[in-house]
Amino acid sequence: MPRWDIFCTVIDNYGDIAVTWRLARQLVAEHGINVRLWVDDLHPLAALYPGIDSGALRQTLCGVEVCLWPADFPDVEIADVVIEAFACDIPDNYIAAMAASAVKPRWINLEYLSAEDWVAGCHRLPSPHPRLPLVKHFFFPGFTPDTGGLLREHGLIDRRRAFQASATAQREFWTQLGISPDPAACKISLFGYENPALPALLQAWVDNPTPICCVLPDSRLSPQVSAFFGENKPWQRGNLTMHRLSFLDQDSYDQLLWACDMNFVRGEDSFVRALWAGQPFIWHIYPQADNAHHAKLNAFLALYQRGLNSGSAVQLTSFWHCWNQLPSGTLNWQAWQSTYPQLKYHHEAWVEQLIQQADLAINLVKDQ
Ligand code: TRH
Repeated sequence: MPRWDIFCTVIDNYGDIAVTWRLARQLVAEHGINVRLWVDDLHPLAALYPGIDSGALRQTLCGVEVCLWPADFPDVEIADVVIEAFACDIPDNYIAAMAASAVKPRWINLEYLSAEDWVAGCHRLPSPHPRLPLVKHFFFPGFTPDTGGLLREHGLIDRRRAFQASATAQREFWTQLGISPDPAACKISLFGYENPALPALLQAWVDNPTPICCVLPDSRLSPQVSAFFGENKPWQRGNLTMHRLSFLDQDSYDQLLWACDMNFVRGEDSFVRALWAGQPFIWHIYPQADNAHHAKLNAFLALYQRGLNSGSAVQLTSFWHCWNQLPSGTLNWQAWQSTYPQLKYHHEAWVEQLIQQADLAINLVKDQ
């Protein structure tokens, strides 16, 4: 059985470990690979997957050997394939062992996701080590067949569609969450970073002519929502009912995205899961220095809007820009709502095309 090591450092938030944990599980479950996942901080993983013991040096879960990456890295047997996630700099003694090995492992730098044009040209490029007889290869996730693709487990879309077709499955899910949404309500999940546009959006929901049921798993937005409602409990004002939840495990969060009519997501992994959920969504991109994320946001919008009528595309861009603090945006909730049917139709059709492409795990395995 081939052996792969995946290295991940947690920079902040959940995205880095969310992606590597998802990939590790998929490589084991669908490709029969022996995977060790090295992580320098297990606490975010324990939030995503409560079965994790955040203090354990080694544990095996879902077939993945999860190892705490200590500062003083032990001498271990190197793997056949070595993935450093997001340029995380794997330990020097591990690199030395790779260089000394007669059969060099395939060394991959798994990069962040971007829809920008340059990605396809850089995908799979070699990067020879300056001193050692080793070559690292870039692997870029992406949205087109000339990139590494997106993480998507086998059967995911069928499972999602079956859930959305089953009133019973959805009712059971809401019951598990302790929520009984008004059948007439628009159901929205809300996840993101601090956002100056939030109070105006919440007010628009309060004033909405029909009920809105918003589900808020704990995130950096929670204090802002708290401040909006003040001491009033339950969080209900006008036509808005807000349900605050603790952070869900990753699989339940998927179901939340499937169960809602629209999803506010962020970063990288929840953004991709919102695509697979098949519902219109609003992306809060991870903010970068010098507004480098603006180009990334617009690159995705350009791709995502292909095939969408121009009026809806304008509304989509304007709403997303405002949510991401681009000056060109306006948070016009009524306009967004009126274009919702077009967005919903377009989203499912767009995703249908995307799922014709191979997923990231398959592409990685084929790359060896
Ligand atoms: O946590 P993030 O902001 O991660 C970010 C991005 O990945 C960014 O690219 C990276 O540079 C930065 O981290 C360091 O957002 P992301 O990527 O959406 O990851 C959140 C994960 O949390 C995702 O797997 C969904 C999951 N999640 C749950 O499991 N339960 C929940 O209740 C919620 C709200 C999310």
